[in-house]
Amino acid sequence: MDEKVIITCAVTGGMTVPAQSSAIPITVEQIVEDGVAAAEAGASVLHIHVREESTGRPVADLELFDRVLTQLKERTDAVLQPTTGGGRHMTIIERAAIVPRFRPEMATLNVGSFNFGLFTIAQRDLDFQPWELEYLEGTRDYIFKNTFADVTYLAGLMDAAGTRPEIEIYDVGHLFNLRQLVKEGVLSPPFNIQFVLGVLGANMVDPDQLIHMLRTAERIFGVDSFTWSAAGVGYPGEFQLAALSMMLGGNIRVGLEDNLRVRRTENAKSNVELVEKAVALADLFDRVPATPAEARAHLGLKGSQDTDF
Ligand code: KMH
Ligand code: ZN
Repeated sequence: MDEKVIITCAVTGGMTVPAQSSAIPITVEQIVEDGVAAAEAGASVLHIHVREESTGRPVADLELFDRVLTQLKERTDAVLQPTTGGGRHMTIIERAAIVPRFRPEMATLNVGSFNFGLFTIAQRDLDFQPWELEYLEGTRDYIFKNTFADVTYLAGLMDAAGTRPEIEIYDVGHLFNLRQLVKEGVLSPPFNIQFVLGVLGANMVDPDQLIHMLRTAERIFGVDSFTWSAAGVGYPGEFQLAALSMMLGGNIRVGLEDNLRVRRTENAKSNVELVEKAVALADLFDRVPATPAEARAHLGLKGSQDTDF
């Protein structure tokens, strides 16, 4: 798989607010258009959140997910990977509901709890709506809650739905959480791991940190026991981590959920610009974007015919 690279596009986030960039897709139509364009630009996996259309507030609304997933499936063959991480104010029951409802090929599974700190964004001179300031400031006291009980509940739903978890690892300790979940029979290899670096409250975008986490995963589970990808949060972290991941033979995630800039002083106009930059970077490392079929084979997915949307 080394010459191929799976590019995931995280289209819109549960942890960003619209005032940060006018490019952030909010409505169903915007999320679908951006997702289709990102897939055409080279993304073979689309990571999906939804937002309340009138405000842009991150929500776990199944009706919105239904419209987004159904419309995307009609227009692209990319793997559609809804979130179970959601956003602030959502319970684990609300976050998990997409799994039995849509039986997606893949969904995220966050395996550690931490103080997901977005409050520094509130200090920027942006035209925030009142709810956005509350959302960001409130993260000083926001635990992104993924207890062993939560993960066990979600993993059970995913197993029953034939949904492969993409295991989100934000810090090295989360790998030891995963080891415990394996001991308890909650999860079993092979895993699909996404290393997410750059979230305040967890870890930094730092080459040493990614390599340490990768080598720790290899030591605990064995080199052939997982596929992996890396997502750097922020700029230039998104592309620095993408470059490192491509050098190390991994896959990558980019997108407006994680980073808004395409250059140091220039906001991306859409997800396409971020995917195009990732594709250009891949070319420098002699890596070619995987097709959706290649991504499915590599990730061990059941196929889009076996989903409920
Ligand atoms: N926004 C990322 C830092 C999820 O959706 O499950 C976290 C994320 C988790 O993408
Ligand atoms: Zn997400």
